[in-house]
Amino acid sequence: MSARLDEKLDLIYRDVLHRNPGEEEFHQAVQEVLETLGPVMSKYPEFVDRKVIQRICEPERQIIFRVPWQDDNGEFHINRAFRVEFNSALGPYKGGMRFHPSVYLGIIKFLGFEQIFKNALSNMPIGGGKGGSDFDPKGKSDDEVMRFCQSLMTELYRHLGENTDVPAGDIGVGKREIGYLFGQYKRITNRYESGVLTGKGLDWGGILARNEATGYGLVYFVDEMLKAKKDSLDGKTVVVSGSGNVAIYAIEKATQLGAKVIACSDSSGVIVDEEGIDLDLLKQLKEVERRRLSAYTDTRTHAKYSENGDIWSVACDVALPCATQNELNGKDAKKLVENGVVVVAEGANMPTTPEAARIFAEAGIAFGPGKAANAGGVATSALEMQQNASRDCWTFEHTESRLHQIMVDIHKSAFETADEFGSPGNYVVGANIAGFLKVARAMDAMGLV
Ligand code: NDP
Ligand code: 2IT
Repeated sequence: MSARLDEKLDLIYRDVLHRNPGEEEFHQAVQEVLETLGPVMSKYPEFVDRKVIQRICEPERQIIFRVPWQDDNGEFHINRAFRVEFNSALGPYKGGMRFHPSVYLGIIKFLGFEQIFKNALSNMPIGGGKGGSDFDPKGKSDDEVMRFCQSLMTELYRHLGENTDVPAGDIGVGKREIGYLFGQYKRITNRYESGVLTGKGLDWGGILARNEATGYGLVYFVDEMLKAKKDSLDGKTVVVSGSGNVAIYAIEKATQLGAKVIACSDSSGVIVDEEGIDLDLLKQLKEVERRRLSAYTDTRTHAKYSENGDIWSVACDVALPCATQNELNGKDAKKLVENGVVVVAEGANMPTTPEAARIFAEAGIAFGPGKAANAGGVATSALEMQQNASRDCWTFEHTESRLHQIMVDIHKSAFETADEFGSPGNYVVGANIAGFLKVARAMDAMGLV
């Protein structure tokens, strides 16, 4: 039995292990949530009797399919794709698609499970889902990516719909891929159904500020965490891992709020630029040219690039893991604590290992879990669905101010719920319980479904 799970929750967890063999990331995500639900079980025994937790842990539907495609030389390739429609108690399944060679069912299920609670916390009418493929977009031509996306959508379209399931981007899926996916959906269904995908281009139904939303939202959340400590981002030194969509716009907003971001990374190495990361250069390399981060020092010659470098050994006040799951382990956490970190917040989904999260908690470091801190992306996707449904076109300022308020509200909800359930300052407890209660109440109201 896990030391941190009470007896009833431990039985549920064992059942999850038994029913989902080998899906380590999914086990980890479930365990992290169950560890915090003890006080909820005592307060709401009806959720135990009606097996609400067991139902939440079992996806409503899981789709696994073959994606055949041809490369530019005419060679055939076969990938595997997934869409896990996890929970629709609060609205249509909503969550991104990830294209990365590491993708398998366990990763998509952990992401879909997290998404349920994240979407609930966002207070938008969206359920939880996630999808993806083991396709690796790195080194592929635009045409190859297009053929892959078209082939994938040729199967996936039948499971989607603006009131059914609404995918978006995640690792390896951005505006380019969403464009190809939307084009194929429109062609097969003969419907211009804008709300079926989010993260669309601005000329064809996308919303201003979605591209920035996850990174900006993360930094708004961090700002609230610092305010709760009577502190601010002004003058803080920040380290951000990754250099993709979330990382770039976290760097942008942190810089706007007066912080200095001195390091970022990709899967090959780490850049440290003590003068502050040059954002225009980073965007040019990553968003336009799709190059490796090592090229940064060709222009910024004073910056240091280290291949396979250790980003968490760079001393900082605020650490923002924005790359991938389990990228910050116990050793990294110890280093960050030794170096005086005050806030850690997850831009990525589950980037912090359980051991690292424990080290932060024991050291009294404010720790913002992804399902709260990175919810700005999906919340803005829900705003994009609203914009599409009203056939309107909103300004950047309108959407950004809604995003800001949503992040303030998520922070308040996680902070106050942690207090209410006896763990003041513990955002993991607060976010899990606040998200869970919303979904559980809705499921309970709808009967045994
Ligand atoms: P991108 O594909 O834009 O960027 C991913 C970044 O992380 C790249 O710098 C990439 O480096 C690095 N990375 C990815 N996988 C690995 C790995 N296995 N090891 C080391 N580095 C890796 O993705 P996003 O920025 O969209 O996503 C980043 C994280 O944020 C993910 O966890 C995602 O689930 C989460 N997220 C994204 C949201 C969004 O709106 N996009 C919303 C909420 C959360 P390289 O290019 O070398 O692979
Ligand atoms: O993890 C996430 O929240 C996302 N990748 C964004 C999902 C979305 O539907 O915008």
